[in-house]
This record gives sequence, C-alpha cells and structure tokens, in this order.
Amino acid sequence: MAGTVQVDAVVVGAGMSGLYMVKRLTDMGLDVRAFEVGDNVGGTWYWNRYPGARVDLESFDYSFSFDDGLQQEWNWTERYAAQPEILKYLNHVADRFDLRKHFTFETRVESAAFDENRNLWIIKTSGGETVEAKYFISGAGVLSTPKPPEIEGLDNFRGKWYHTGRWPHEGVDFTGLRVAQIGTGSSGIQVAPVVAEQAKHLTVFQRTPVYCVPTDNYKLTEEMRNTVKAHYTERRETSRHNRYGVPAEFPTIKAFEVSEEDRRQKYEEAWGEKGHLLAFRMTYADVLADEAANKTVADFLGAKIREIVKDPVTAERLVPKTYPFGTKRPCLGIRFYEIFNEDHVDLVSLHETPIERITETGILTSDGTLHEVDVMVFATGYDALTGAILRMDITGRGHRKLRDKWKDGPRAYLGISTNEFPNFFMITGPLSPGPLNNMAVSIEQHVEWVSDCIKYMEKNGFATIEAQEQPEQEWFDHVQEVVGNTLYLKANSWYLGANVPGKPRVFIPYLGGAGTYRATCDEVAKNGYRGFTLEKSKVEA
Ligand code: N01
Repeated sequence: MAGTVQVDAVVVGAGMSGLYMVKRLTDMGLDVRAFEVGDNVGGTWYWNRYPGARVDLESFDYSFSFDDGLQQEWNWTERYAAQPEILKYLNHVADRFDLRKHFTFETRVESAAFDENRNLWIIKTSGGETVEAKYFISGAGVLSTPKPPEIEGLDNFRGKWYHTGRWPHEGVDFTGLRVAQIGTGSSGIQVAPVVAEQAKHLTVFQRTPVYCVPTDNYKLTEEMRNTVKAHYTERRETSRHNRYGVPAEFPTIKAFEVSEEDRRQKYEEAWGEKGHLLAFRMTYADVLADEAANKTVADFLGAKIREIVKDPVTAERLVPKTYPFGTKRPCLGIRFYEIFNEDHVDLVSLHETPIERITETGILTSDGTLHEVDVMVFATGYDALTGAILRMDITGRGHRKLRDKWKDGPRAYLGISTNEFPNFFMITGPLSPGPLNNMAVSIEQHVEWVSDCIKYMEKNGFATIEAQEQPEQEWFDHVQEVVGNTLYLKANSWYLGANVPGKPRVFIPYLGGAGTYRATCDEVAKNGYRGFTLEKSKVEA
C-alpha cells in the first residue's frame, strides 16, 4: 500500500509506559514506531503542569528500577518530587537510552484494525500516516483523558478556564484574580493552596470531600540519597512484592486486635512524620475490609480536619461522611485544610447548593448565589482506566470494535490483553492493579511481562497470541469477587467509572495486591502462557 510503513511494533504514548516499552523492544532488535500527542516525553508529568503538582509516593520509589546505573546517577532533590523534577527525570531517561528517535510527537493514534489475513495491525495516525505492525501496545495511560467539565453554560463564560490535566506550558498567573476551583480530588487539593497564595479570592466548589493527609515533604540530603542507593536493590525487591508497590510490609494485625491507645498512636504516626499516601491503608490489615475498623481511621481523620479548620461549618463540610476511608483515593496535600482559615478562601458544598449553570461572569448555585470570578480551574478528573484506550478506534478479529466489546465494562485477561484482539497489549490496562499500586512498579511489571512474551513469540515463531474467552471471563469474575470482599463498592469512585456520566459501573482495578498479581502473571507465562492461544500462522494452523 502506498505510503504505508511496516514495523514490528507500534507503541502508544511517551509516558513511563511508552518509554520503557520502546526501550525493551528496541533492545530486542525490533523495529518500533511510537506515537505521542504531546510535543515531548513525560505522559502524566508532561500534561499535569498545574502549580502544586507533585508525586504522592516517595520519589525514590516512583522511578524506574530497571537500570542500576540510572537509579544510582539520578539525584532526587525532594522526598516527594514536584512535576518539573519528574519531567526532567523522564527527559533524562529518554536521552540516556536514546529513545526519542523512535517517537513521533504531536501525533495521535486514531485507529488500529487487525488484519486477520496477514496477522498485522493497521494503525492510522492524526498525521495521516498508516503503519502496519505485528504488535500493537497501548501505553496511553490510565488517567490521561480529562473528563469534560460537563457543567451547563461553560461556553458562555467570558473569563479563562483551565483543566489541571491540560495545564498551559507558560503557566497561569492568578495574582489579583477571583478564582473558582471545581473539584477536590488529588489534583484539586494540590492546586488550591498554590492558587490561594496568589489569588485575590478563591472559591473551592466541592462535590465530595476527600481524606487528605499532610505531606511531610523535605529536601533530600546527599546522605539520605546515599543510604537509599546503597540498598536500592533490596528496596525495589520489597516494593515488587508489596501489596501497593512500596518498600514496606503489609500488616497482618487487625485494628481491634490492639488497644484504642495503640491504634491512636499508630494513626498519629501515619498522620505525622511517618505519613505517606498509603500510611493509613497500611496501619491495619482490615482497614479496607471491615466497616468498624475503617471507622476508626475515618473518625481520627475527621477529628484532625475539625482541629485544623477553625470555622465549624466549613470543617463539617470538609469531613467525608458518605463513603468509607480509602474507597475513594485518599490524597496527600500541603496546607489544603489550612487555606480555609484564610479570609479570601471560601468553600461551597455542591452537596448543599449544586451548580445550576455557568454564566458569563461566574457560577450560579442552586441558592441563587452568583459566584463571580475571573478564572475557573477544573480539577474534575479523568475518564479513567479505559478512556484513553477507547478513544482510539480499535477493531479486532471479525471487525469487532473494542468499544462494543467493552460497552458493559472492560474485559481483559489479567488486564493485559483481550479476546478477539490478538497481539494487542495494554500497559496497566483495566482489571490489573494499575493505579491502586505504585504506578512505576505496575508499569515496569507489565512492560517486562509483555516484552518477555513478545520475545517468546519471536523465538518460537508464533504469529499471534490471543487471550482466551473463558479465562478472560474468569479473571473478570475474580476481580469482582475480590472487590466484593472489601468496602470499595460503597463509594462513587473513578475506580468504578462513577465519575463519568453514562460509563458502565464496573470496578476496574484489580485489588488482589500487586505482589500476588505479579506472581499470577509470572505463573501464566511459565506455563506456556496459559489462558492465551498462540498460533504459528493461519496457513500453518
Ligand atoms: O480527579 P478526581 P483528580 N461538578 O476524579 C469533582 C491521580 N493523581 O484529577 O468526587 C463538580 O480524583 C469530583 O467530585 P466527586 C490519582 O490517582 C495523582 O483529582 O466525583 N465537581 C472530585 O472532587 C487521582 O485519584 C496525583 O463527587 C466535579 C474532583 O472533581 C487521579 O489522578 C495528583 C464534577 C475530581 O477528582 C485523579 O485525580 C493528581 C462536576 N461536574 C492526580 N466532576 C499525585 O500523584 C468531577 N468533580 C499527587
């Protein structure tokens, strides 16, 4: 076909997944083309340039472990690195391993269709290119498709508005402006305190309050870095087998097996200097499984909010009451609750006074108040986990559309691959632990599993690999069974697709623990890719 390029593999995205995937495949000698919508590498950290953006797992752990030279030479400057430093790191990775040359930037993969006669994916891009490849791998990200604000009247607004996930590269100066911020998830709690520092007035519109733990961030010293580097190998190994991909042991003890005093002390530590994103989830084994145990955490955190926020009405609005702790993603913030003690910061509870519409000058709420502002910040989240994959028009065997197959929720064996779509792989795909785990660990595990699988196929002369229907259904059932034993279904979270109107309500990430999941994937591979069908070619079969 004129103008058609043939390669071994096409990779989508230049975030952590795409970068490492391209490295592994090109190291094997495969010819790879990779496409990225942004004009450079970085993925999440390319797009999320909002002020305050910062990783909420320790920088040492939210980084690649695959190359000891890389982890030894890179010097993280803060315990929780801010967006510019992580972006710099990912640029360094791209340069160090000479990966950039495989990417075509400012180009979206629009469609991918599997040609059954030739066992090839035909990929079309927004740049008008057609590329044929044996393997098609999505590293498009789990939180990369911003959810439209879906609030009536936004087009009428005469001021400027921004989404945290598409922040302008030149930044935004809020000095002297009246700002409305909609959304109080992980992005919202990070951006609000920084906007509050600059703005003349900030009104935060909150639909559901979050649990936000203070970030004990600090500058890392040479000595701290050297200590970690000296034990990096063990640290990484512990993380690979931990439930959440961090270097810690998951507790076996339950909340009511200790005294109230012991629990209180443990929670104080989790709130204070030992605090991190997962600290409360890892206090006791049953925090996310038992309502009474969960309530001990929720009560502790509620009391902290009431202590910090001086106005009792505002404090009460900020205390979550409608879902168990941890079933919506908790946040790590810097001075989030404190800003509500400042005269120029207001909180509007959308539970009490929902937004009626956006007008030319501001936001009209149901009590008839028009909140007049100059700028709006939408921290309203993403069409998570499936949004970026389904945005591409993917067609498998028998002209089957992925969008049709997943209309009642995603089905994917191990969250890696899906029946009727041979040689299509998803990095941190739906029904894998993905964002419930340290994403860096999840990404490395999937990239390594997929590239090992491709190596196996190439070595043994296989033309296709395809997830089988029954193991795929069994995996889906297993994912749902595991969540059924927890409290997670009690919250309207993006894990369930509940944040996107019309999205099927299915619990998407795998909650069985990242270490257990890794063992399952390894076992499948060791057993000749059990649950997958491998074929030499149509003609030979
Ligand atoms: O998005 P979210 P996010 N009207 O969906 C509200 C990762 N992350 O960008 O809860 C009014 O969590 C919505 O309300 P509700 C992390 O995994 C990591 O903050 O749906 N409000 C909620 O308050 C995180 O979980 C980091 O009722 C509306 C907020 O907007 C994920 O990304 C930093 C609304 C959206 O919260 C997503 O976080 C940032 C509407 N129409 C993000 N629609 C770090 O590593 C939505 N909301 C630090």
